[in-house]
Amino acid sequence: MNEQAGKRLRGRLIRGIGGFYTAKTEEGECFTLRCRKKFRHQGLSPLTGDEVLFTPGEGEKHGWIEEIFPRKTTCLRPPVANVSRLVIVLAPVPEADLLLTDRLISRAAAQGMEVILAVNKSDLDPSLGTVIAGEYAAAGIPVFSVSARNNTGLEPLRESMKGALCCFTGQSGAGKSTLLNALLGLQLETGDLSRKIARGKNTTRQTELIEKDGLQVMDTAGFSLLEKEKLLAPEKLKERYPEFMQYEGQCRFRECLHDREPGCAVQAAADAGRISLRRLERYRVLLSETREGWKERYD
Ligand SMILES: Nc1nc2c(ncn2[C@@H]2O[C@H](COP(=O)(O)OP(=O)(O)O)[C@@H](O)[C@H]2O)c(=O)[nH]1
Ligand SMILES: [Mg+2]
Ligand SMILES: [Zn+2]
Repeated sequence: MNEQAGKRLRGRLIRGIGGFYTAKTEEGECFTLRCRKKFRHQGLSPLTGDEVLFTPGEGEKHGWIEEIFPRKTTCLRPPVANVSRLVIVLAPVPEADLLLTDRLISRAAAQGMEVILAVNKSDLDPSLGTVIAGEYAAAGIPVFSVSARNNTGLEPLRESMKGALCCFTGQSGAGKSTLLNALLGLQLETGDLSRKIARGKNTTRQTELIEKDGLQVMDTAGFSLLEKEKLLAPEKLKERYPEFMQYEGQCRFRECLHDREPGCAVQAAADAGRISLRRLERYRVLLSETREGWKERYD
C-alpha cells in the first residue's frame, strides 16, 4: 500500500469521454479521472450516473476511480447507471404511441424504475393530457400536461422529478430536448435546427448528467425504443401492471393471464371501467410478443 496515497473522495460520474471521466462531488467540485485496470478484469466499466470513490489527481494530473458503488439500475443503451425515474414524453404530434409507452413502462418496471408521463404540446391539443391521464390513473402513473413551447404546466412536472435521477425518453419529435431546455434553462439542440446536417451523421453525443435547481437529469436521446426484451416468461408480464394486482387471485383460473380466459376478474374490472380496457388490450399485444420471444428463447 502506498502510504502517500491521496485521500479518497466520493462523487457521481457526470460524463465519460474517451476513457476520461468527470466526477462531481456533493459540494459541486469536478475531477477528471481514469479507470483502474482492475475494473476491466471484472468486466465492469464506469457509466455516467455511477457513484464512485476516487483518488483525485495532483495538480493537472487526472485522478483514479477506485470503487464503483452498487448500481440501483443499469441501462446499456444508453449506457447509464442509477436512473431511477423515467420521464416518457408524449405529444399529439407525432401521434402518441401508447403501445410503445406501455412497452417502456414494462421495461422500467423490470428495472425498478418509476415512471412519469409528460404529455407535451398541450398548446396543440389541450385534451390529450386528460385522455392519457385516464388511461394510466388506475396504474398510479402520474401524468402531466405541458407545453414546452409556451412554458405551461412545467412546475408540477419539475416537482415530480425531484429526488431521483431522471431520464427522458419517447418518440423522436415529441419534444424531449425542447422540454429539457424549458425545464432546466438549457440550450440543447432541438428538432428546430437541422441538427443531423449541422452535426454530421456519425457524431455521437455523449450522455451527460445535468444537475440544476434540485433536478438531476440525464441528457440523452433516451432509451432505445427498438431493443427487444428477451427471456421474459409470459406469466411475469402481468406483474408489471400495478392496476391488475388487486384482482390477482380473483380470476376463475388460478393461472389466468388475463388474456380472454373465461371468468377473468381483470376483464371484469375493465368492463366496469375500473381499469383501462385499452391498456388491457395493449397488454394482450405485449403478452403475445412475450410468448413468441419465450418460444424462441433457445434459438
Ligand atoms: N407546438 C409545440 N411544439 C413543440 C413543443 N415542444 C417541442 N415542439 C416542437 O417539436 C419539435 C421536436 O422537438 P424536439 O425537442 O427536438 O423533440 P425530441 O426529438 O423529442 O427531442 C420541434 O420542432 C419543437 O419546436 C410544444 O410544447 N408545442
Ligand atoms: Mg431531441
Ligand atoms: Zn384474469
